[in-house]
This record gives sequence, C-alpha cells and structure tokens, in this order.
Amino acid sequence: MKRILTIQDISCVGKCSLTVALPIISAFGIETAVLPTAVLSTHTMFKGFTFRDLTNDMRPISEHWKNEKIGFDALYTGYLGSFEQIQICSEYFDDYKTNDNLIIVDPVMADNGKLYPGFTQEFADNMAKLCGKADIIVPNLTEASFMLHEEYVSEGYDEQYIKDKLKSLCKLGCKVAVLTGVSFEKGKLGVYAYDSSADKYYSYYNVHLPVSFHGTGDIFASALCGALTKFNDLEKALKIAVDYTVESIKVTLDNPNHVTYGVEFENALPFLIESIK
Ligand code: PXL
Repeated sequence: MKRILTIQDISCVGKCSLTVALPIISAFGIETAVLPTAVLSTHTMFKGFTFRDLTNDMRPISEHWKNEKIGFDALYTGYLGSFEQIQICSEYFDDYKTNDNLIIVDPVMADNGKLYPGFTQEFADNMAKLCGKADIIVPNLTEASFMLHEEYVSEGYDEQYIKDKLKSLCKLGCKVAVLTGVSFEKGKLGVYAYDSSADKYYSYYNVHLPVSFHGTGDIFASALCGALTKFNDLEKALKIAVDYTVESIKVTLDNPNHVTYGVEFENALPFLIESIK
C-alpha cells in the first residue's frame, strides 16, 4: 500500500487540515501518516480558539522514523504556523525525498487578497522558499501574489496573465505549479497548471457555485495528493480533485442546515471513490 505523510495542524473542530486530509487520502486506498504541527480547538476563523504547539516533537518523530527506515510515496504540507515549522518541513524534504516520491506544498496562508491572521510578508517569503523545494505547489491567486511580490488581481485577467504567473511560480524552484480559483468566464471556476519539466500547461474547470466555504482548499489539495500519488497523471488528478471539491460543495448546499465553517465532504466520498475506479 502506498503511504503519504501529511504535515499540518489538527483543528479539532472546523473541518480543515488533518481532519480533511486523513479521510480523503484514505479514500484513495492510500495510507495516511500524519505529523501534527499543533492542536487547536478549532481553526483560526473561530474566536477564542486554544492552541498547543507541537514544533518540539517534529524533529524527534523524524529521528524515530529514520531509525525505523520508514519512507513515503508523497509528502504533503499544508497550514504551517511558524518559521521554524517551515524550516523543519524543509529538513523533512531533505531526509525523505527519493527519485520516485512527490513533494506537494500547499502554501496555506491567504485568500481573497489578504493574509490569514498571524501571517506576514516575511512568512510568505519563507513559504516561497519551501515551495522551491517541492515537486508540486498549489497556491491560490492571493498566495501566489504574496510569494511573488506582485499585486493581487481578483478578476479581469487573461490566460497569458495566468501563464506568466505559473512560470514565475516555477522559477521559485518547483517542477509543477497549480493555481487554484482561476476563472476566465462567469459561472466557471477551476485550476490552471504548468509543468515546467515538460513545458506544458493544463487547465480544468467546473461550475462556479456562488458560495465560499472554509476548508475547500484543503479538500482540493488532499484529493490532488491522493490522485497524483495513485495515478501519477497531472491532468487526471486535476479533474478528480476539482470535481470532488465541487461535488462536496453541492452536497453541502443540498442540506438546508449546513454550517459555513465546514463543507460536507464526507457525503461526497462515495462520489470520489466512484471517480477513481
Ligand atoms: O484551511 C486552512 C487552515 C488550516 N488550519 C488552520 C487554519 C486554516 C485556515 O484558516 O486556521 C488552523
């Protein structure tokens, strides 16, 4: 069985990071090893959340795994809380990278033109360096703008603008850059990717549902990791991950009692499993 290591926080309630990555990657029939970076009572969009930092456990855990000769088919990092955690992830990449495995970085730190609470431009610059060591990165347009020191443009851009951004992102050092939340046409939303090693672009769109839910980025990134690890086919993986994310939002909207902090991705897991058969 293939094994992915995902490095991010546990937000006990709030459906993001590890509580999303674990079930979604498992649905691909892939073992999900976890390195929790912190335990929070909820994600940081709630008021008054508790926070226990686990940074000091991250290096000893790796030492044990190295003694046990444990390896991974992919390493996937999400929300990270400090410069030191970025540095430790960089060390994990050095220690666990092989010729065959994938390093996937989702530089979670911003959306809608703004950094999340607690993040700074300096953090974005450090995250850009971590992205440089990845095979694949999956920023949204806001995160890309911060990492590239470019102005954030929310709409009205053309295809050339996105292609140029993707090339700039690959110049950070990664092989493949995937921009999420790309839209050229009202009612359609999707992803645009550039594989610098093959000099090839890929894009895939689905409907743009007129809602915004917390955690959809983590759903997309987790599904993309699972699909890339299982099929090693970027075009196919983009389609699987976009369609699953959209289906998760659709089934959430079907429930009149849904809450804004959590997409009901659980009810779309049968759809995901069907789509990878
Ligand atoms: O969904 C990304 C995420 C993950 N973990 C924590 C967060 C967020 C987004 O705000 O607060 C703790």
